[in-house]
Order: sequence, then structure tokens, then C-alpha cells
Amino acid sequence: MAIERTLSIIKPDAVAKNVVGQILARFEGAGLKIAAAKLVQLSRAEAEAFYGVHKARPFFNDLVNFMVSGPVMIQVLEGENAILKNRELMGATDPKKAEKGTIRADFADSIDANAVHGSDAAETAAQEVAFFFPGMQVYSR
Ligand code: RTP
Ligand code: MG
Repeated sequence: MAIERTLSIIKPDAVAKNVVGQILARFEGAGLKIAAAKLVQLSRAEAEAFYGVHKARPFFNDLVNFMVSGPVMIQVLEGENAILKNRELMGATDPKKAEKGTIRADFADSIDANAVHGSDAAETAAQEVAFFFPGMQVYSR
């Protein structure tokens, strides 16, 4: 099975709730390694660029406002099937629809404040990792 990398963001609501460690522990518990990590306050320009794919959507402004409302923890997760595995750990976008035991079911309050972001495919994962960790050291294993 392929070793993949995916971009994960612990969003401002979860950082404010002080559950960063609990969320990272779920990634580690599922066999994903933290290959890079940083706690940062996104600028509006960064949030708009990162979520540019949603520019035309009615929720775009709310999404950007939310993502700049406080610091976020950004990490690269690495492991077998990392992209899908992370999406499964996260649960559905709307926490009301997220399966029990997923990060969003356990830590998110609403579809806007939904605790985590995760890349959704190989191509977006590569783009998103490069966006936040340009020139990241690649370790062979
Ligand atoms: P993410 O990109 O943050 O990992 O979330 P996702 O793939 O599960 O959902 P996506 O469709 O990519 O939407 C990005 C974020 O926009 C907010 N959203 N709000 N009010 C709404 O109908 C709505 N739909 C999406 C969510 O915060 C979602 O995570
Ligand atoms: Mg998405």
C-alpha cells in the first residue's frame, strides 16, 4: 500500500477548546506520523488563497472569517492511505452527520466550526502540503 502525505489543519475552534493534543493523538493512534507541524495565525489572504476553490460558494466569507478567528495547528500526516484515513478519522463535514467516535462528532460544534480540515485527494494533498510547507524536507524510509 502506498505511503501518502496529507495536509491536516486543527481549526480555531478546536485550538480554542485546548484539544490539539487529543486530536493529534487520534492521528498517531491510527498509525499516521506527524511529518511537519506549526501553530500559526493565518492572514486573510492566506485563508482566501487556501480555500480559493470555494470562492464562489455562499459560505466562503464565513469560512474565511472563521479560519482567521484564532490560531490554527497545521500538520502534514504521513502513512499508509493517509489521505483517506485522515478523512475517516475526521468524519462528515457537518458534525451532526459525523459518525460517533470521529473527530468532528466528538469535538466540533457546527458545520462552520468543525474542528479539522483534511485534504480530499492526492492532487489537493500535494498542493496543500506545498502551500503551507514549501520546500519541505522529504525523508525516504
Ligand atoms: P475541509 O475542506 O475543511 O476539510 O472540509 P470538507 O472537505 O469536509 O468540506 P468542504 O466541502 O471542502 O468545505 C470546506 C469547509 O467549508 C465549510 N462549509 N460550510 N455552510 C455550509 O454549507 C458549508 N459547507 C461547507 C465547512 O467548515 C467545511 O469544512
Ligand atoms: Mg474540503
